[in-house]
Amino acid sequence: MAAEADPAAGEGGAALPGVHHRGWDESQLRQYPFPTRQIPRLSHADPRAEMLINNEEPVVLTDTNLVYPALKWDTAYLRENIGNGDFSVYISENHKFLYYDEKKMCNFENFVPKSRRMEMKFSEFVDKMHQMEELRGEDRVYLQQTLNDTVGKKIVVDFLGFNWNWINKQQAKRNWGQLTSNLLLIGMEGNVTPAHYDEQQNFFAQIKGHKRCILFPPDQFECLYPYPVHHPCDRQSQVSLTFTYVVKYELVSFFLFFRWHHIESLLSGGVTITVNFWYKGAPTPKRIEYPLRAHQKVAIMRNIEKMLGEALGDPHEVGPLLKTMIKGRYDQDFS
Ligand SMILES: O=C(O)CCC(=O)C(=O)O
Repeated sequence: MAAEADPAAGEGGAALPGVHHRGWDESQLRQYPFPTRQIPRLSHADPRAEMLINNEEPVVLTDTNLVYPALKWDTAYLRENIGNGDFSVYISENHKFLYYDEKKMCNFENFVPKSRRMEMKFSEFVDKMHQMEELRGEDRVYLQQTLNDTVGKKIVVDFLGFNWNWINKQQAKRNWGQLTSNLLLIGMEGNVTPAHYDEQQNFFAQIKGHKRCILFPPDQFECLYPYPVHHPCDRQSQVSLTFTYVVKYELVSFFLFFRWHHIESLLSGGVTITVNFWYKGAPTPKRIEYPLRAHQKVAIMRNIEKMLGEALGDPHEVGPLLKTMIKGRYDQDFS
């Protein structure tokens, strides 16, 4: 079962199927064959929201004002003000944008990425996106660029006006490490980021348009078959799946590190703009509590794969060695 947040539900209220005031309707959702349940949608001041974050459960926060000054952002405003830096733009021949780490491509020489990255100016991106919209073909673009010091003055002012007071308190309360980056994502309607997990905490602020986020808990590792750690698609699921929840304009969603998420910009919903806030997790606690939690076990597995890759000097030997270790030894019930 996947988790979803129903945008039609009010605070703790019941879903109202088919309501339209939410700004989208069911026909804009891709169809998937499995059930989902909704994740809570709460005010940031609601003690239940704090409790969920403390318990490392995802939640949609309705009123943090986290990116309030950015709510006016659209492609025209950004074109005018975002500066002349280079932007990473991914181009895909279908709607899926499966992430790959270019640094790991040397480990798998036959790997052919399903999308390609191009560096371009912001105005070139907007022109390319409009061309693709007009052509109505399968080709799509997705801008994914860390905000940096090349942005223009107005964007700096907007950025400084984010609700740092609230988010810094969140960071301090949970003993998280530093804010590592703010990624700006500008997507075309229908774009899909396939299921993956990240190793950092994430506040995901939706600025324009609607995105549907489908979450799976870290203990679904066995069902989602992530690529090997040394593969360019490390942390991405090899399974093509499908699930649900929708964040809309002005909502901030918190999802935890190691939590599987699949994200799609709604069909026929226009351009989507998101800024996320990635934080390093808290340091390992001095006293470890057992049994370990699912994400801690995933971290252990990752470390073992990394260590074996280094020790063996060849990432392709990791799988065979692990098989030799367990086959006929650990795969039976000795009780
Ligand atoms: O919004 C997207 O398409 C992907 C964003 C994402 O995966 C994240 O913020 O972790």
